[in-house]
Amino acid sequence: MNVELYERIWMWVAAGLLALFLCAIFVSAGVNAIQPPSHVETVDPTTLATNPEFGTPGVKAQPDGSVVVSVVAQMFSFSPDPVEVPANRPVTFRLTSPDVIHGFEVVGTNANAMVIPGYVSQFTVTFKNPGEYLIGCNEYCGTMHHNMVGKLIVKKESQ
Ligand SMILES: [Cu+2]
Repeated sequence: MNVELYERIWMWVAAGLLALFLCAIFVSAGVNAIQPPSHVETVDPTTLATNPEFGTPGVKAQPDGSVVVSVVAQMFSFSPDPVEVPANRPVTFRLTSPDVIHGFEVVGTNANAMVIPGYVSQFTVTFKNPGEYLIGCNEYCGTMHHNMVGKLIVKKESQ
Protein backbone atom coordinates (compact mmCIF):
# COMPACT_ATOMS: atom_id res chain seq x y z
CA MET A 1 0.00 0.00 0.00
CA ASN A 2 1.37 3.37 -0.96
CA VAL A 3 0.77 6.24 1.47
CA GLU A 4 1.82 9.69 0.36
CA LEU A 5 4.70 11.21 2.30
CA TYR A 6 2.68 14.19 3.52
CA GLU A 7 -0.22 11.99 4.48
CA ARG A 8 2.17 9.78 6.44
CA ILE A 9 3.63 12.85 8.20
CA TRP A 10 0.15 14.07 9.19
CA MET A 11 -0.82 10.63 10.43
CA TRP A 12 2.20 10.63 12.72
CA VAL A 13 1.45 14.20 13.85
CA ALA A 14 -2.15 13.21 14.67
CA ALA A 15 -1.01 10.08 16.51
CA GLY A 16 1.56 12.15 18.41
CA LEU A 17 -1.11 14.66 19.47
CA LEU A 18 -3.37 11.87 20.68
CA ALA A 19 -0.52 10.42 22.74
CA LEU A 20 0.31 13.88 24.11
CA PHE A 21 -3.29 14.60 25.19
CA LEU A 22 -3.60 11.15 26.73
CA CYS A 23 -0.41 11.83 28.71
CA ALA A 24 -1.86 15.19 29.83
CA ILE A 25 -4.90 13.38 31.27
CA PHE A 26 -2.74 10.87 33.15
CA VAL A 27 -0.38 13.56 34.44
CA SER A 28 -3.21 15.79 35.69
CA ALA A 29 -4.95 12.82 37.31
CA GLY A 30 -1.82 11.32 38.84
CA VAL A 31 0.38 14.29 39.66
CA ASN A 32 -2.16 17.09 40.20
CA ALA A 33 -4.93 14.84 41.57
CA ILE A 34 -7.53 16.30 39.24
CA GLN A 35 -10.14 13.57 39.03
CA PRO A 36 -13.84 13.30 38.32
CA PRO A 37 -16.03 12.85 41.39
CA SER A 38 -16.68 9.25 42.34
CA HIS A 39 -18.62 9.69 45.57
CA VAL A 40 -22.36 9.12 45.23
CA GLU A 41 -24.42 9.90 48.30
CA THR A 42 -27.89 11.37 48.39
CA VAL A 43 -29.57 13.65 50.91
CA ASP A 44 -33.08 15.14 51.03
CA PRO A 45 -32.66 18.80 50.04
CA THR A 46 -36.05 19.77 51.52
CA THR A 47 -35.10 18.73 55.07
CA LEU A 48 -31.51 19.99 55.21
CA ALA A 49 -32.33 22.31 58.14
CA THR A 50 -33.11 19.31 60.35
CA ASN A 51 -30.43 17.04 58.89
CA PRO A 52 -28.07 15.91 61.66
CA GLU A 53 -25.02 16.84 59.62
CA PHE A 54 -26.10 19.70 57.37
CA GLY A 55 -28.52 21.27 59.86
CA THR A 56 -25.45 22.51 61.69
CA PRO A 57 -22.75 22.72 59.02
CA GLY A 58 -19.23 23.24 60.26
CA VAL A 59 -15.76 21.89 60.84
CA LYS A 60 -15.39 18.67 62.79
CA ALA A 61 -12.02 17.35 63.90
CA GLN A 62 -11.60 13.59 63.63
CA PRO A 63 -9.71 11.37 66.10
CA ASP A 64 -7.03 10.64 63.49
CA GLY A 65 -6.18 14.33 63.12
CA SER A 66 -8.03 14.85 59.88
CA VAL A 67 -10.91 17.28 59.52
CA VAL A 68 -14.38 16.97 58.01
CA VAL A 69 -16.04 20.15 56.79
CA SER A 70 -19.77 20.03 56.12
CA VAL A 71 -20.83 22.93 53.92
CA VAL A 72 -24.25 24.07 52.77
CA ALA A 73 -24.16 26.22 49.65
CA GLN A 74 -27.32 28.16 48.99
CA MET A 75 -28.35 31.32 47.21
CA PHE A 76 -26.10 33.30 47.78
CA SER A 77 -23.72 32.24 50.50
CA PHE A 78 -21.74 29.38 51.94
CA SER A 79 -22.27 28.12 55.45
CA PRO A 80 -20.08 28.07 57.49
CA ASP A 81 -18.20 31.21 56.49
CA PRO A 82 -15.34 31.54 57.16
CA VAL A 83 -14.15 27.93 57.17
CA GLU A 84 -11.13 27.34 59.37
CA VAL A 85 -8.96 24.28 58.77
CA PRO A 86 -5.45 23.22 59.79
CA ALA A 87 -2.59 23.09 57.30
CA ASN A 88 -0.93 19.80 56.32
CA ARG A 89 -3.84 17.64 57.40
CA PRO A 90 -6.38 15.87 55.21
CA VAL A 91 -9.51 18.01 54.93
CA THR A 92 -12.62 16.28 53.65
CA PHE A 93 -15.24 18.61 52.29
CA ARG A 94 -18.85 17.42 52.21
CA LEU A 95 -21.05 19.79 50.26
CA THR A 96 -24.72 19.99 49.46
CA SER A 97 -27.34 22.54 48.47
CA PRO A 98 -31.01 23.02 49.37
CA ASP A 99 -31.90 25.09 46.31
CA VAL A 100 -30.01 25.09 43.00
CA ILE A 101 -26.67 23.90 41.62
CA HIS A 102 -23.71 25.84 42.97
CA GLY A 103 -19.98 25.57 42.61
CA PHE A 104 -17.40 25.39 45.37
CA GLU A 105 -13.93 26.41 44.35
CA VAL A 106 -11.06 27.26 46.65
CA VAL A 107 -9.25 29.71 44.41
CA GLY A 108 -5.61 28.86 43.75
CA THR A 109 -5.97 25.20 44.78
CA ASN A 110 -7.37 22.11 43.11
CA ALA A 111 -10.32 22.04 45.56
CA ASN A 112 -13.25 22.44 43.21
CA ALA A 113 -16.60 20.66 43.07
CA MET A 114 -20.11 21.08 41.82
CA VAL A 115 -22.73 21.26 44.57
CA ILE A 116 -25.96 19.58 43.51
CA PRO A 117 -29.24 19.59 45.48
CA GLY A 118 -30.03 16.08 46.66
CA TYR A 119 -26.42 14.93 46.53
CA VAL A 120 -23.40 15.16 48.79
CA SER A 121 -20.25 16.15 46.92
CA GLN A 122 -17.19 14.92 48.76
CA PHE A 123 -13.49 15.33 48.20
CA THR A 124 -10.38 15.41 50.35
CA VAL A 125 -7.53 17.88 50.05
CA THR A 126 -4.49 18.82 52.10
CA PHE A 127 -3.63 22.52 52.20
CA LYS A 128 0.12 22.97 52.53
CA ASN A 129 0.26 26.76 52.66
CA PRO A 130 -1.35 28.57 55.59
CA GLY A 131 -3.25 31.72 54.73
CA GLU A 132 -6.58 33.03 53.57
CA TYR A 133 -8.21 31.67 50.47
CA LEU A 134 -11.20 32.86 48.53
CA ILE A 135 -14.05 30.42 48.04
CA GLY A 136 -16.10 31.15 44.97
CA CYS A 137 -19.26 29.79 43.47
CA ASN A 138 -18.39 28.92 39.89
CA GLU A 139 -21.80 27.75 38.70
CA TYR A 140 -24.25 30.48 37.75
CA CYS A 141 -26.97 30.22 40.42
CA GLY A 142 -29.03 33.40 40.16
CA THR A 143 -29.01 37.17 40.13
CA MET A 144 -26.55 37.55 43.02
CA HIS A 145 -24.25 34.75 41.92
CA HIS A 146 -21.35 37.19 41.56
CA ASN A 147 -21.61 37.95 45.30
CA MET A 148 -21.51 34.31 46.36
CA VAL A 149 -18.08 34.10 47.94
CA GLY A 150 -16.66 32.74 51.15
CA LYS A 151 -13.39 32.58 52.97
CA LEU A 152 -11.17 29.65 53.86
CA ILE A 153 -8.58 30.17 56.55
CA VAL A 154 -5.78 27.62 56.61
CA LYS A 155 -4.09 27.82 59.98
CA LYS A 156 -0.54 26.83 60.73
CA GLU A 157 -0.49 23.77 62.95
CA SER A 158 0.12 24.66 66.57
CA GLN A 159 2.77 22.43 68.10
CU1 LIG B 1 -23.34 30.86 42.05
